[in-house]
Amino acid sequence: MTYRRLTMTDRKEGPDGEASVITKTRPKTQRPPMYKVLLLNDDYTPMEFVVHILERFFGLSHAQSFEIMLTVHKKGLAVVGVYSYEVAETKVAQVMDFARRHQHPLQCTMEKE
Ligand code: TYC
Repeated sequence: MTYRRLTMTDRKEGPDGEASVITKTRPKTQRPPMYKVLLLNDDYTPMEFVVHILERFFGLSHAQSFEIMLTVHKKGLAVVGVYSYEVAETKVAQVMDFARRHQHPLQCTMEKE
């Protein structure tokens, strides 16, 4: 949240010398919170399957997908995208469902940014 201090430039004197305070109003538009979608490593899901998921559900190129898959494999997890709550929830559900249907233990979660 950003607050703005009243400064002397906000004080205006009318013709009679009487001071009045002009408060500038700014509509407070709250940005919706964004959510990171995280992919977790495991020892069983094939690398090509993870690459396929990243291409299919996250619209990433083959090269980007391979790079992210390797990051997850080496570091344990990686952020694969940042979305609104509804979109992040959908991506997680798509990944979890696809992995489950192929009997891979791949885990995908979301976290508030
Ligand atoms: N660690 C897996 C393997 O060696 C590959 C893998 C990468 C699995 C990323 C999950 O999110 C993942 N086959």
